[in-house]
Amino acid sequence: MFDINEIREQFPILGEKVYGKPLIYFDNGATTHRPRRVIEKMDEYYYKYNSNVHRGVHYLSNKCTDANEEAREVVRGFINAASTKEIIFTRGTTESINLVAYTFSEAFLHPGDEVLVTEMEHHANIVPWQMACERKGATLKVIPFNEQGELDLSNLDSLITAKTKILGIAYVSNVLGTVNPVAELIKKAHAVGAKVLVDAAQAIPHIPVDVQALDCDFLAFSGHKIYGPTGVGILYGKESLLEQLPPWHGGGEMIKTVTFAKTTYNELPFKFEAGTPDFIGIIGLGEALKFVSEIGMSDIRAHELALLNYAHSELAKIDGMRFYGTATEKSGAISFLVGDIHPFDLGTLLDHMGVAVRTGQLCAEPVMQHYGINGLVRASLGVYNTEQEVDVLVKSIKRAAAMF
Ligand code: C6P
Repeated sequence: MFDINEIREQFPILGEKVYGKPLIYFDNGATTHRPRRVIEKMDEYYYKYNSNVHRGVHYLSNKCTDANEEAREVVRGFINAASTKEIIFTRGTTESINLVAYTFSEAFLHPGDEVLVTEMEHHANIVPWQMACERKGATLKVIPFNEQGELDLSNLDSLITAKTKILGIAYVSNVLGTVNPVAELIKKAHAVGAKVLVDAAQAIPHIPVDVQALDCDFLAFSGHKIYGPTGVGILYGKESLLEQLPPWHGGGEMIKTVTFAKTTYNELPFKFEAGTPDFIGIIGLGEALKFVSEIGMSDIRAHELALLNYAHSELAKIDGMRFYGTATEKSGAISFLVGDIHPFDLGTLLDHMGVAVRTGQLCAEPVMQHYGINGLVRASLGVYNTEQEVDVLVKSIKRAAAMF
């Protein structure tokens, strides 16, 4: 049973006050909060077991190594990967995408080839590809979106061609909240021999993700957006493909043998995990995924979808409200402007009323350019948000608008 009060009780920060007002947190797209059990799990490892992983023969090191590898198995199960060899620990979505953009382009990108992204990507899924294209003499192509914030697939056959080597696509847009038809696009890409990287940063906390059902080649997400710690993220990659990529960072753990004449590399997934990982963070991420799994991702999706619809209908009653992103399939985020109020001013006033939202370009400048605006206000939902909090958001926006 989805019990919102019980869920909220697990997040100590939700009991905090800002400016003397109860905290209402609608900035989950930027980062979520951590439940007590994640914080306690990490504390437990710092207090009782802390020791470097994969390196020691002693009790503490073995304890941390086992927990690190147990977390890898939890991640594997959570996204239904075929093997833990396909689960690489990184610092976050950004690092995961950079890893693929660099190594994939080294192995497979040549002058004249094309890399395809969408117009609604976060900078993290644009810039690494631009850098790769510049290095390799390839061209970056873009799938546009329409006024509702849905991908315009009418010219897809001219965009996904034999020249396309890889498509990088957000499962869910961090600005528009659009849930993209990634399974369909993966089929299209595979039909021309292209690979697909799914940026699941904004999907993973909200909707069940199954990498085998999607048949994606790579998938990236961050721990801190799914109630886990900062500094740890995941790169999923199909084993056969990861085997074909060169290593990225060099150092300890990613090697098999080193001589000054030649180094041979470790097997997957360690080939891509140079240096000491954030193993306490990894253990915390495992605990966060257990937390959401015990609630159930389908129940989380249902709760958040009901809340999203409620928020849309209540916010729509505000004079001068303009939504950016009204796709049929949405999740997580509602971005808007009210009248001619600058988003920064609105965000600052809301903050003083205890309501945390994000404002600005949201690391997606091409989306702002599409609409000819210089910023937005975004309310992004989490598992602990309620209708009462949406009511406060609406009331606070009305109060703020009345001041202008
Ligand atoms: N978006 C937001 O407020 P990192 O920073 O590596 O954990 O995640 C980067 C990233 C990549 N892709 C998408 C779709 C994202 O939304 C983000 C992070 C935050 O929207 C911070 S800009």
